[in-house]
Amino acid sequence: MNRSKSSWDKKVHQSPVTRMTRSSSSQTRHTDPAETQDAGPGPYGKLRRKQTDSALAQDLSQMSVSRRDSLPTSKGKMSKSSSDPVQSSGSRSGRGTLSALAAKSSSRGGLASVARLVKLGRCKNVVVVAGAGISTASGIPDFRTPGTGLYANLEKYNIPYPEAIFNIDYFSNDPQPFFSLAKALYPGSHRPNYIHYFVRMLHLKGLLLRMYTQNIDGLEKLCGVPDDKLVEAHGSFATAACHLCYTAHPAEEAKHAIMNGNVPICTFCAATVKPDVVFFGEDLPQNYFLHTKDFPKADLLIIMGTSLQIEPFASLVNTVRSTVPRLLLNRHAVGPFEKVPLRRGDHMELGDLEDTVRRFAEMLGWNDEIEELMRSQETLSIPPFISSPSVSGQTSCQSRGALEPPGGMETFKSRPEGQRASNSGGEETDSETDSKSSASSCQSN
Ligand code: CNA
Repeated sequence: MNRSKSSWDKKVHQSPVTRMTRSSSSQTRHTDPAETQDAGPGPYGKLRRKQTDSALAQDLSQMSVSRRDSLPTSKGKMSKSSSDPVQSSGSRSGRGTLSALAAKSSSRGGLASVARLVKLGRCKNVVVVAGAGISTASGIPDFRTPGTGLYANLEKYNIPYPEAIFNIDYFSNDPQPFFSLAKALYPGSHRPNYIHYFVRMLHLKGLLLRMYTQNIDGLEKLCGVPDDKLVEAHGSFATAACHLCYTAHPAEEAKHAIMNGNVPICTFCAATVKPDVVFFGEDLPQNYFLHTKDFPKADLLIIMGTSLQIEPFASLVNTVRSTVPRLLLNRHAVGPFEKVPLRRGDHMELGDLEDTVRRFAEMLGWNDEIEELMRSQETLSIPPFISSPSVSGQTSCQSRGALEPPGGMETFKSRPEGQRASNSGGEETDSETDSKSSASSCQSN
């Protein structure tokens, strides 16, 4: 993974395919995302041509909103100019209108419409965009849910503002706040839940083009989503490197040091080693750039459990073709789904994600298979920590076997270390290549 100091807020002035870093939209996005939807270059780099006459458009010509439970209590007031992401996630102007609209249109059945499209075979290239909300059912707190989210519980880390914990300069000065948090986030003590297995089932049905996750908990891999179907856009704990000279460091050693309250030290320059979780201002992994191919190709976008506050990831959802249905499954409206009226073909189902996904699976007739998959997975011995790509590859292999859809997997080319920094064309990192090699050798079994 390459790192440099750069900011996504320069996106309008530079080609986004040459450099992309993670940044909080609260730091960079000063306008309502609803206003900017489809208006800027986004991560794909250019305005998109409208296609208004597809068959999908006829099927999904109406937006829909439905909800199962009450909107979150988090809708504290905030002004648009507020830069507090904790508050901003829950209260945009228009939410009240949307709430009324949601109540009014709850019978329109967006979930059912999309399920029908899938059953009709109209969705063969599904892209899933996910965030921390898919893992709360596994017991991992998200960032921004008031009360339970990590940002609401950071007093103990003694940091000036929540995002400091993922600020590389802050880390450079004092790694302890992040290491304290890392102890809680390290993969090992949490298991994938129904939502993860739903994504796996999408793959098993041969429908998953790619899953883009912001999560760093490794649960997608653990449940068996193959490496080449997964983009961990904000990195993971599976590898580690010096935060200064980027010399690779054994992930297990880094974990051991961190879990024992020590600071892992680079053997080359003696600076602090950091798990390859992407911090604000750092480059995203190379395979993130697969989005330039995937999103234009997608015929269904499912957005789950994210507040869409982190750029450039958040803008990905605006880069599918204008006729492609987008389904938001979340507790509340986020990103372009805060706009009233919704874009044609946009659907959202508000409520508890696990409940929603379960209902969606039932509509698709997949529930029994998912339950069975979960049961069979539970009987397998899964390594307590995804310490290396090869270990995660084994895990995926064990649990895939005969259910894998036949062939058709896209593979990536590896490239020399020196070329990685400048490449932006959807290639992967070396470590990702390693893990994919292990996955593909399993597939051939
Ligand atoms: P976020 O900003 O905390 O948003 C989570 C979203 O999910 C919110 O809109 C919640 O309302 C919603 N949500 C949470 N639980 C549920 C539920 N049970 N049902 C329905 N909706 C729910 O997190 P994002 O992912 O948007 O932000 C990106 C950050 C979070 C990434 O950089 C991650 O690294 C980071 N993060 C990851 C993890 C993890 O790996 N599990 C945990 C915490 C934070």
